[in-house]
Amino acid sequence: MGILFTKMFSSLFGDKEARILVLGLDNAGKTTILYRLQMGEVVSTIPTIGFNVETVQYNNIKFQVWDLGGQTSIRPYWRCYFPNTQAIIYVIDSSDTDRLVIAKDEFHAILEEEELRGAVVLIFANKQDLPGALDDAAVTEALELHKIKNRQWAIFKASAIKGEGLFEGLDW
Ligand SMILES: Nc1nc2c(ncn2[C@@H]2O[C@H](COP(=O)(O)OP(=O)(O)O)[C@@H](O)[C@H]2O)c(=O)[nH]1
Ligand SMILES: [Mg+2]
Repeated sequence: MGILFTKMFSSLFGDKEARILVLGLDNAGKTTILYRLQMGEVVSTIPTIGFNVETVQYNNIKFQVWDLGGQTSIRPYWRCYFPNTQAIIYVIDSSDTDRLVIAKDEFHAILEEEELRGAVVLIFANKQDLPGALDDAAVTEALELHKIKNRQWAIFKASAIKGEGLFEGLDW
């Protein structure tokens, strides 16, 4: 991880407790990214309501990960994790073109959450190493990113497996 990254995050958030949510459909590469960043031990917990949340505490920042899509009954409980969220990292499997529409709908639903209003959004068009993966421009189109209003956002091509593009994105 190194000093640079530490400085980057401490200058961003100061001493305040902060949260970064890493979201996307299952199989997008979220857990892989978390391990790639090597920020510390990934702790997996299943709240009583029954969705799996992975957490890495890095200094004063909590990175928290869960899968979107699927069961609608548990969704209201996601909101427990929304307060103090400074950033959302949205991860896309760029080769999973069949599910891009679902990924888009889930993404825009998350952006509508009141408590996530102030959060900046970083999108990783992940799995660029796979043949047939859509590039960042095509993912931008598919996710209808031009519809985002009043929010800072950026998209980066990435390959979590190869460790490419992740730090460029986080740098932003
Ligand atoms: N080819 C390729 N496979 C990836 C990449 N990132 C993740 N994977 C694989 O995709 C599968 C799902 O990854 P995982 O991190 O568990 O996804 P999650 O459900 O979003 O947490 C695993 O088999 C990973 O090894 C990538 O950039 N390229
Ligand atoms: Mg996972």
